[in-house]
Amino acid sequence: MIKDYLAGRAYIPDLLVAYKESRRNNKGPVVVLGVTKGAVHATGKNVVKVFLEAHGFRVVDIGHCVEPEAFAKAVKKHKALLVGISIPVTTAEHFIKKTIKLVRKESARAKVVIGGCAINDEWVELVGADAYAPDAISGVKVFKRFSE
Ligand code: B12
Repeated sequence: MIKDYLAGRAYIPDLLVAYKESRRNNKGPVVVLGVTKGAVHATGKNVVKVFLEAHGFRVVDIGHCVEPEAFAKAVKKHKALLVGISIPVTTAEHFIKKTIKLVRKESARAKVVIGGCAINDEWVELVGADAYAPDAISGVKVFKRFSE
């Protein structure tokens, strides 16, 4: 499809349809992905989602400004062992701590990866996550490592 697009034989709507179709066939591990409660910024999360899906992960996108309980509920519903929390604002610290606590209560095996423009790797210890990734590409690497 990309070749057709570059050659002028396909258009952007064709690319979007092909992308939607391709991710339906993903058979990889499930990642529950959302933006922490207290933040509306969704772009970073959306970019991470596209990269994860491009690498075969099945992403359960639970949106932005997500309640801690909703993360845990999604982990239970989808039997997910991977969770991604996007943290664009530092003021959400207490929500993230609560989210991770509830996720661990639901699944002791689940790995929580955090990322976002407002935080750094020191937040792993601060909120009790398993890993931090500064961008979507390194995020994919971390999720792959945890799903081996
Ligand atoms: C766009 C923007 C907004 C938009 C959001 C629109 C939307 N619907 O998304 C609007 C205008 C609404 C907004 C509002 C506010 N914003 Co604002 N916003 C930004 C801005 C300029 C860009 C964010 C963005 O989209 N970046 C592009 C994406 C692609 O990059 P990214 O988010 O960094 O994501 C990448 C990585 O971080 C990582 N990543 C992200 N999430 C995850 C998750 C996982 C699991 C992994 C592995 C990786 C990962 O991968 C992504 C792709 O590589 C940033 C500043 C900046 N330059 O980053 C401020 C910024 C985030 N905003 C900020 C603030 C303070 C606010 C407001 C509180 C302002 C106000 N006083 O009203 C409100 C917050 C409202 C709320 N409760 O959320 C601060 C946060 C500071 C802090 N320390 O908390 C920032 C950092 C600006 C600043 N320097 O002060 N904002």
